[in-house]
Amino acid sequence: MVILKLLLLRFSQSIDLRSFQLTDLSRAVSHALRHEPWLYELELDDEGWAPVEDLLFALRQEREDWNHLAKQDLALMLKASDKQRHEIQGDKIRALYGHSIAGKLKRTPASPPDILFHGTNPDVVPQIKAKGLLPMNRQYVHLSVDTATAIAVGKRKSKTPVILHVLSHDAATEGVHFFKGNERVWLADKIPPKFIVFGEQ
Ligand code: HQG
Repeated sequence: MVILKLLLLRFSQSIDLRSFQLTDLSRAVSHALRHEPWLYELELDDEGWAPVEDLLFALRQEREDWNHLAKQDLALMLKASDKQRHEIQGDKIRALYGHSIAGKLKRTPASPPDILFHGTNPDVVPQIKAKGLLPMNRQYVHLSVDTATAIAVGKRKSKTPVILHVLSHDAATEGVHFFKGNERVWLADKIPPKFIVFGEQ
């Protein structure tokens, strides 16, 4: 019985360790593909793609336990992730959203759902009321397809986030560009206040 318990403990520890390492890996990949590719000697093409081998080469130098990192580790990272942040196609990889690098990536505008959501800190609502939703440090404003996702996004900024409703269909009709990030995330140009429903705050 004791041996069984010890085995179970070791097994759960190794699972924790693995998912922890995959989170680290995902953070590093996001950093490389969204924010500072030059630190990894990566060159992104105009759609944000980088060669998988070049990324692996750079990551292998980062940490001893990544010395033998292989493409299947990246595939495992994608599979284990709570969000679809990156995609691999053949020998290329890219981040689907979140970019802060200068020079906007080539994206095809798409028709958004009628309403999208944005979870944020109540403290910034007065600024958003005055200026609208701005991309701030990223290339685009990030919006969620449902309130649950928006709450999770907003909780990164505040324990008690507010959820703004964006009249995305109306905004698109009046010329605001929208782009699909993944199944839950949409990207948009600046959203003027008249397309935002603030509710009671
Ligand atoms: C706020 C994560 C003042 C905006 C998430 C937000 C998302 C304003 C903050 C993705 C403003 C920017 C992006 C204005 C907007 N005045 N503040 N006029 N307009 N803001 O982190 O949307 O886990 O750049 O409300 O899940 O929070 O990394 O954007 O609070 O999908 O994959 O400025 O990042 O994905 O914050 O998050 P962020 P975000 P990952």
